[in-house]
Amino acid sequence: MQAAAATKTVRTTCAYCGVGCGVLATPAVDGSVAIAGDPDHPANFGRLCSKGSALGETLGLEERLLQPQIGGVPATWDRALDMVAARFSEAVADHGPDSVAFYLSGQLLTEDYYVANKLMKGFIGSANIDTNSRLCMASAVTGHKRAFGADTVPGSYVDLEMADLVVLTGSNLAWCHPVLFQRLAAAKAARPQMQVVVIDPRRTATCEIADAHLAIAADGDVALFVGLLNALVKEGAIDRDYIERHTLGFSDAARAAQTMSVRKVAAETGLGEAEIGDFFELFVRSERVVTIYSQGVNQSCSGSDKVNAIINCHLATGRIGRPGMGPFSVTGQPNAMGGREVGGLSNMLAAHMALEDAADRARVQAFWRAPRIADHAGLKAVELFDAVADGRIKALWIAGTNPVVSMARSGQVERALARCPFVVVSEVIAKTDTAAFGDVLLPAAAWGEKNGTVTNSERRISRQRPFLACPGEARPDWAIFADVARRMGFEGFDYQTAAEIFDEHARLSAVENHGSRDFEIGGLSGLTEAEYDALAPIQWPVRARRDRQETRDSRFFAEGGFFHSDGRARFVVTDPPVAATLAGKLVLNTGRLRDHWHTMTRTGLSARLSAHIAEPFAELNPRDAANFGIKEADLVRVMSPQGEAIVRALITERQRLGSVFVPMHWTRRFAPSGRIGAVTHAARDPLSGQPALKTTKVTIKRFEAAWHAFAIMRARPDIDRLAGEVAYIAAARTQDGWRVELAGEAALADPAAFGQTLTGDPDAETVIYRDRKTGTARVAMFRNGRLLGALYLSRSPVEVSRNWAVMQLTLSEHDAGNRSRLLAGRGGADRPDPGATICACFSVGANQIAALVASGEATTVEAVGNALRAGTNCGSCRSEIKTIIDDVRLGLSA
Ligand SMILES: Nc1nc2c(c(=O)[nH]1)N[C@H]1C(S)=C(S)[C@@H](COP(=O)(O)OP(=O)(O)OC[C@H]3O[C@@H](n4cnc5c(=O)[nH]c(N)nc54)[C@H](O)[C@@H]3O)O[C@H]1N2
Ligand SMILES: Nc1nc2c(c(=O)[nH]1)N[C@H]1C(S)=C(S)[C@@H](COP(=O)(O)OP(=O)(O)OC[C@H]3O[C@@H](n4cnc5c(=O)[nH]c(N)nc54)[C@H](O)[C@@H]3O)O[C@H]1N2
Ligand code: SF4
Ligand SMILES: [Mo]
Repeated sequence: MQAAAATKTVRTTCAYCGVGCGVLATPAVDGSVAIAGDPDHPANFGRLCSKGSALGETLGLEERLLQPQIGGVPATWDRALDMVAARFSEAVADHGPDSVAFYLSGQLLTEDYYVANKLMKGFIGSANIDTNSRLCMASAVTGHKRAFGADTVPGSYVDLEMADLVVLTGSNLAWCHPVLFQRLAAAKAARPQMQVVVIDPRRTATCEIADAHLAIAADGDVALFVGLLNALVKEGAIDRDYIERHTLGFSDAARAAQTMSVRKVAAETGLGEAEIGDFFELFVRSERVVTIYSQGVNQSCSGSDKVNAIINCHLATGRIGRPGMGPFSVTGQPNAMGGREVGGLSNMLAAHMALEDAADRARVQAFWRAPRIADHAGLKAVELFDAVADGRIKALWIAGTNPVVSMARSGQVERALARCPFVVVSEVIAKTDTAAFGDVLLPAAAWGEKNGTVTNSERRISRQRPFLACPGEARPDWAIFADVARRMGFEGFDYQTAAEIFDEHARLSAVENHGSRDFEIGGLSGLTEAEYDALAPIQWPVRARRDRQETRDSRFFAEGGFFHSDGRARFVVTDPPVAATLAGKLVLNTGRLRDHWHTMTRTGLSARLSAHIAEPFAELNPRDAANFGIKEADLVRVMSPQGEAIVRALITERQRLGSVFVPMHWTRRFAPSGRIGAVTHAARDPLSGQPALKTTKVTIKRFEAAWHAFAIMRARPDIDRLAGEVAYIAAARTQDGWRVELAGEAALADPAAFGQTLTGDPDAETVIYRDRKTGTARVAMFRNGRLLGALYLSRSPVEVSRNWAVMQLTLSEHDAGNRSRLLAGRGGADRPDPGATICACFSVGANQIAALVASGEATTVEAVGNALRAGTNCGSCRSEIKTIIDDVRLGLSA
């Protein structure tokens, strides 16, 4: 095959996480797009992780929403926009501004977000605009504001590399911020005296580079960091001068911490006194400390207090804003920070101004020339959907998020959407669990088509640039919001380009600022279209034009300068939460996997990314598994008063006793029973309103399946239809089709007919092998000699090599030998089973790596890389390779 001729390379920013890596995208004339890391981008210097490297595989149009729809029927933009404007205007006229709401996303661009926020807060006149950032960063925002007087992330990525001690609490950096993790791992390799401590109830991939792992009990963080403050005071490690000159409230916090002895910390966290003592001692003697925190901290009933307990320790030691030091909240989504900058939460105003401050409100209203301005906080995500459910919200617009999957207690979201008189969904994908409830669907431009800016975890603004034309009738989100605003009769929405919006946002940030607000990009106002197009990644603040040239990494607060009116930071007294009594229950912890992104609307399109982990699972400690009578590969019911999920059991010592981890990714589209949002509770932090998505109390039970099955098939399975017939179904894309795990409660009378149903071809030829005694059946389905699929049925979990079976779809011929191997479910010696995919970049399986290590040919990650290439591209799998090496060498696997 000839390589497709390349067209121009475009510099853009990754669509996924808050690391904000620079990407070089080169579309080819055949429609494919080559993706590479941008060597000049200061977030990644050319690196990409598995998800970033696979971006080119997620650009296909087959699942896209390409036309507006009203009531499921294609409509013109004119009709759809008129309808949205009319229904929102009517609701406001009849029931007031607070009867409508927007629910948005940290995946919108700053320009999209700015326009939506302006429309809601300044023109509709309500603050009912909340976003998935409520589920993500709200506790960090609250903690920052309480301590600093503003939502400021003080440091930069280089601080991780310069630190002597990096503490990661509630962060699985290896999987969730992989390029930042690689930077940290490289820095540690170069300077082995650097210490890394991971605080997480699970032993995650991040622990592979850790010198210590504290397997803390859920929500033990406040106690741990209050205890740390106490130790810092006792050991004289505090910076009296910094405390006196730049802070308030130290003595209260120190006094409140006095009773938190190491013994008490041990009682509250489930950790051993020795490991706590070692951690405290390390913190006491390391001047350069960075504490990274993410959802294990934020998604908690004590989330805001966790953040402040951490910040207190940095303020007390003056370890903030200097090279290699500081508390560091890493953001999740590509534009979680940009969303905060435009004030896109229901308790914020624009440009880091405060909704509760009359002067700020007047300033924003005057700048927008807005007829009104929201004067009280709007509904936060959970309350917002409650208000939809009880009829207070008459019109709701959802954009860039999939709350039927991702909201806490998501069954309530379904009830709410089903009852809401008018639901608009702006989406790039036609069929999502949420889009199913939309009265109007609006096709949005996707990554690669949209044009604007995003801000990463270190306050660095980068451009997302288009390299593809908008397909069908898709349009940028900002243009859709602006169109509706105009149709509602509002002035101030005549934007022609994203650059104009960015300019307005930059100017607003500078109005009467004079350094009084942390967020300012006044120095980026007045950019020409060409300058905006060429804008290089830049950290805020950019207060003056000359700061545009600033390339040094910026930091806040080394010399104080906090944003409370007296310029001082605040210590916050935090009380550890009362530990939940479990009584026969487990704590459900939920979170992410390496190769999937949230609700899989993008990563589910890539066979490579879907190969890493192909079905939803519950990670269980072996003792809990034994107590609940669950064996490896069983299916498990995970139950709470909110709802139930059925997922595969994964029994491992990595999991803390008493807790169970289930990934958040699976949806109706891929595994209807695996949607864990249906099980999570809606308990939340009282200050930030962020749901505690990591501590739902659940019971578990073995799912008593009458049969289990594994199938490969060429066509996408009709999951909606099958879900009515089988209790468990989980589908994942493969290179040439699909792989599907199934189980049912009632015996399957006719396996061949079921095989035909699966392929969607009722007349498919079938070849069947059946053993009635053992209840095993194998069916291969053909059409004109071409393999359509194969089905492996058994009374117990099916033992067929998944990766071997998946490869059968790639064969064009199925002769007699092939057919019998297919029915046997196993390859010949010439085709060994590669095992579960570890390296997604080069499709290298666990068995291949284990065999190499067992043969003695390789004993290091580097040697495995040399032999198999695994781990040599993005590096995201290096920690898993290390685990396999260790396991094989310890005789744990072969
Ligand atoms: N591959 C991948 N990467 C992603 C995403 C994705 O979907 N996939 N999403 C992005 C987004 S939006 C976000 S917000 C980030 C999230 O990034 P992370 O916060 O790193 O990810 P999570 O897996 O949600 O949770 C982190 C860890 O918190 C631990 N934890 C649970 N309870 C506690 C506790 O009480 N205390 C402590 N100390 N730890 C606890 C969990 O065991 C888990 O390992 O990832 C971003 N990056
Ligand atoms: N149980 C549990 N639940 C969680 C979490 C957890 O740890 N555990 N984490 C929470 C966190 S931190 C987060 S951030 C959320 C994420 O949860 P969601 O935001 O619901 O997840 P996504 O799959 O990223 O949803 C983005 C949607 O927007 C669409 N989309 C993509 N690009 C565009 C665009 O440019 N325009 C428009 N209009 N649409 C677009 C995608 O197709 C997709 O349907 O989940 C939260 N939910
Ligand atoms: S670490 Fe991976 S997912 Fe995150 S921005 Fe970089 S390439 Fe994208
Ligand atoms: Mo997030």
